[in-house]
Amino acid sequence: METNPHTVKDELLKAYPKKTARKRADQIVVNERKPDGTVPEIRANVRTTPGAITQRGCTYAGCKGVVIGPTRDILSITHGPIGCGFYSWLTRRNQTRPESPEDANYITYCLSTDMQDEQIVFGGEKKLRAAIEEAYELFHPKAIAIFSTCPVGLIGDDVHAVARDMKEKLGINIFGFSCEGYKGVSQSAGHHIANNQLFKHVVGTDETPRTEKFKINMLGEYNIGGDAFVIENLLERCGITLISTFSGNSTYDAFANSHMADLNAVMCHRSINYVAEMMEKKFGIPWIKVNFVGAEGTAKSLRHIARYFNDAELTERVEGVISEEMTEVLKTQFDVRKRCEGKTAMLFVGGSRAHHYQTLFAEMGMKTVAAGYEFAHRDDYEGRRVLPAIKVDADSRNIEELEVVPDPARYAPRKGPDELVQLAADGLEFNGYQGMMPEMEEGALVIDDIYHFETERLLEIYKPDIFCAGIKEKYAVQKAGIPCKQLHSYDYGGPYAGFHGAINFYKEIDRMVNTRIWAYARAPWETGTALAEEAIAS
Ligand code: CFM
Repeated sequence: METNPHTVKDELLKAYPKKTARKRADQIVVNERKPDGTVPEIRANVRTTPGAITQRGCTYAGCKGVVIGPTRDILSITHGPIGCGFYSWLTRRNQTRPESPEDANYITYCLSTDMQDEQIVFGGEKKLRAAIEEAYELFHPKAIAIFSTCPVGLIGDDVHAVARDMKEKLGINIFGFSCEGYKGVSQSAGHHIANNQLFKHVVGTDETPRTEKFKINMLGEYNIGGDAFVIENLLERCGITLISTFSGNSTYDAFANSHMADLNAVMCHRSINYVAEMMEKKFGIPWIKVNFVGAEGTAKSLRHIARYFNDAELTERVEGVISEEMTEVLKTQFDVRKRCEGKTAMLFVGGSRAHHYQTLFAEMGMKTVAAGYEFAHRDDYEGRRVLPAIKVDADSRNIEELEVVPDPARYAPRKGPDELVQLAADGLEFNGYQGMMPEMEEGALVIDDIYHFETERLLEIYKPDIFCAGIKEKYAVQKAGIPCKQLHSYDYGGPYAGFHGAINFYKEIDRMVNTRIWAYARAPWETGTALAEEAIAS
């Protein structure tokens, strides 16, 4: 079948009932620039049509699993039936590295209040209190976080009141999250809820002054497969101090002291832009979007950080690190291009990687023919310029928007207005993100919250050389004879961030798209063998 994106779009839509087709038509977009150069509008962050198989997760997953989960010394308690806790236990490959054997690391634990009928009927606050007390006795943590699952909201347990009481009683920081799974249309709502509570209860609670010269926070880097370790190493070699990472390889104390940084570098815009914005408003710390996925993006991000601090010695060090790393990167790129040039990729994942990983494929000479996010918003597709135009619907109104004002004592703009103008002229965009679509090719397909039916049709129509998604899609894709790279967990691979990670990725994808094994993936009924006849007959 031809791959004219408009024909493909019609093909996908024609399977749906009228109303669904109309809605999906705004979520499946051909990336054709308008005369003024802007990308077309896409519908995003809306409910999945009931009955469709989505890739999405729930609000609890976004809060507990994504944003807070990677912090090793905040003890997480899931308030709810055991399944929510058990199935969110160690399912994301966020790694952590305690500084000593005595250092707290609760990531391997799974704590739940194990709600039963009795709590659903008579309330679960008593059991939650007991669980907090028991957890405290066992671990003596610095902080405890309580995560609400769906029934908590339905029966009206007040986790915040319990947190307040227990905080007073035990003398450690305890805070709750109203992150019931149903709170939003996807895990994205959970990110926002997590950001709010971290900001309210943790950020800025440790006033220890920092004397280092170049202090930053890395926001939205979760250390999947060791990515954050690579970035930490790069920054250290450049002489840049990383106060905290939200939240890969992170600690409670680092969050508490993070307002001492002079710049926030935002990796995953979707999951953490709220913290970046709030820190700007309250403390005067500007943020820039960075991307440590892809060698080019890594080099550019390091240069932007150096430019921000405007220090000759730092710039020299950064350039030194970049050139040291680039030799091997370019050598590997040259090698893999011989076999990968012109091959095609599709990426349907999350809220930022479907964008970032396109750059790695481009560095290998590969073309992204279709991509989309699971749960991102219009700004992640079209850029933050569309923010004022985004209509707030009932689902987003559900999530608290914190009122943040400059801190009377601690607000300190890090750069003067003239400096900001000069930095902008040098290519630094403050508090901005251009989104995925402006960087995608003309005519590429962009699909929001792809439905599984559409995934299977795309595979049949385009037969891409590689499809990137997650574990739920992986085996369906492979059964279609197409390799699937998991971009959530990286399968068993990684790290893929930074220069070192780029090399890993090039080699891995080269292996995947050039192996001949996929041509042999045929179902028995397709092979015309005796086994196939037997299968059809039975
Ligand atoms: Fe950000 Fe993430 Fe992502 Fe995300 Fe995620 Fe993830 Fe992801 Mo899976 S925070 S939006 S909610 S980069 S867990 S580390 S891989 S969907 S693209």
